[in-house]
Amino acid sequence: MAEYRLYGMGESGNAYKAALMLNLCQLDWEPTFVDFFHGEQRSDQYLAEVNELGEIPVLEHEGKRISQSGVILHYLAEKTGKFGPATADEAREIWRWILFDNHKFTSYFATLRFMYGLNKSGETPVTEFLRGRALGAYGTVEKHLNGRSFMAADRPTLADISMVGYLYFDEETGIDRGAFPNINAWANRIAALPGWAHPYDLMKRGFPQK
Ligand SMILES: N[C@@H](CCC(=O)N[C@@H](CS)C(=O)NCC(=O)O)C(=O)O
Repeated sequence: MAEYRLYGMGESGNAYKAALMLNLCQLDWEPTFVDFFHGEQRSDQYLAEVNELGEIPVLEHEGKRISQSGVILHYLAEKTGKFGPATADEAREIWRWILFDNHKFTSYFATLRFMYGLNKSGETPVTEFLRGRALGAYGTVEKHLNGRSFMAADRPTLADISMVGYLYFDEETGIDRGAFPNINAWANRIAALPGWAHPYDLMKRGFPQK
C-alpha cells in the first residue's frame, strides 16, 4: 500500500493540484477514483467517512484525511520541505495567490469548463458571465507575471502548483491560453519540472463517454 492516498479523478484540476505536488515531490502515492460524475462525493458514506464538504481532493496520510487543495499543498510542503515559503513574506504571498486562485482564477474557469467544455451546454448567459470573470482573473495573473518567472517567489512554490491546476486541459472553453503569453510561458515552465505529468496520466477519468 502506498504511503499517500489521493481521492480524486482525472477531470478535477483541484485534485490535480495535489497529484502534481505528490508527483513533483516524488512521493509514494496512489489515487482512489471517486465517481464524481455519478455523485459519489455527495453520498452519505463519502460525507461521513471521507469528506464532510462533499468535495475532492482528499489526501489520506497516517490516519488523517485532509481536504482543500491549498491545505493539502501546505501539508505536503511541511512533510517534504519542498515548494514551501522560505520567509514569512513568502508565506503570505503564497497564501494570497492560493486564495485568489481558489476564489477567482480556478473557480470561474473550472465551472465554465464543466458546463461548456464537458457538458456541452452551448453559450448561455451563465457561461458568458463565467468567461468574463475567468478572463478578468487571467488578466490579473498575466500582468503579475510580467518580468517574473513564478507567482510568489523566484522559484516554483505551492502558489504555482495550485494555480496551474486547470491550465493543461484542452476542453473547449472559449479562452485561449495562447492569448496570454506570460501565462503560457509560466505553464510551460512548470510543465518542464522533473516529475510533471498531465492530469489524465495521473488519475482515472470519470466523465461518461457518449
Ligand atoms: N477549494 C476546494 C475546491 C474543491 C472542489 O470544488 N472540488 C470539486 C471537484 S474539482 C468538487 O468536489 N465539487 C463538488 C461540489 O462542489 O459539489 C479545493 O481547492 O480543494
